[in-house]
Amino acid sequence: SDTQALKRRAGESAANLVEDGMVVGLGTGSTAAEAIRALGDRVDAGLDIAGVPTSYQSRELAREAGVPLTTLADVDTLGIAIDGADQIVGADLVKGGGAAHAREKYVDAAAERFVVVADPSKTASVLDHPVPVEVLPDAKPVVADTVRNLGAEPSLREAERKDGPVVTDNGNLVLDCDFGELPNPGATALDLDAVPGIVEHGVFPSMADEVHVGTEDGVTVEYP
Ligand code: DER
Repeated sequence: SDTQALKRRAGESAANLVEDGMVVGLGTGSTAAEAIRALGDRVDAGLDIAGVPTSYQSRELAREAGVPLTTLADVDTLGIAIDGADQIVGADLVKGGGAAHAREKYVDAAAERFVVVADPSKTASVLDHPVPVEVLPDAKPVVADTVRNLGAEPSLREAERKDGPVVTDNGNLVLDCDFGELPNPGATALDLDAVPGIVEHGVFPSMADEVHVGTEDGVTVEYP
């Protein structure tokens, strides 16, 4: 079956973990979208939940799916966050393919249980996906230099249906930073956290509590 069917299996599996009365972090991307749609179906069947979106996209998808929305200012705890990833090794993730990782990271981290949903193409034995880095626009040149000194090759993410670079929901730019392999994601995350001008980066070290991968035969919980 096609990859979207596998994403749907993962999304539905994670959506089934959500309990009545929960506040749910709603991730961004095509796999998290399947979880949002599945939650919409469960809301139609009577599930009482509220979602905290992580991007314009996930907010609009939740509205279309009929998932009630709330904000971090209006809730005490997030029982669960469901989100996709670009690459997964155990609990370590690279995220940011959708340039939503700044908001995703603080929502995913705030949840009591962060569940990643993916198709099999996302799992790997070592992280080596370029790391999306959200930067304040004027800081781009100095951040690029610092990232090069950290051993990565930065490239400005150009938009496809807009002239010029991708601009995030927060009004910033994205540098995709190719470090090659990331043998120690935690160390790389700390290096990037320390760079002035970086708003957020896509290394999510040891952040996943659970990873649901949709496969031909169903869903495997790849982690824990
Ligand atoms: O931007 C993100 O972090 C998304 O979750 C992305 O990494 C995964 O998107 P996909 O589910 O469409 O592959």
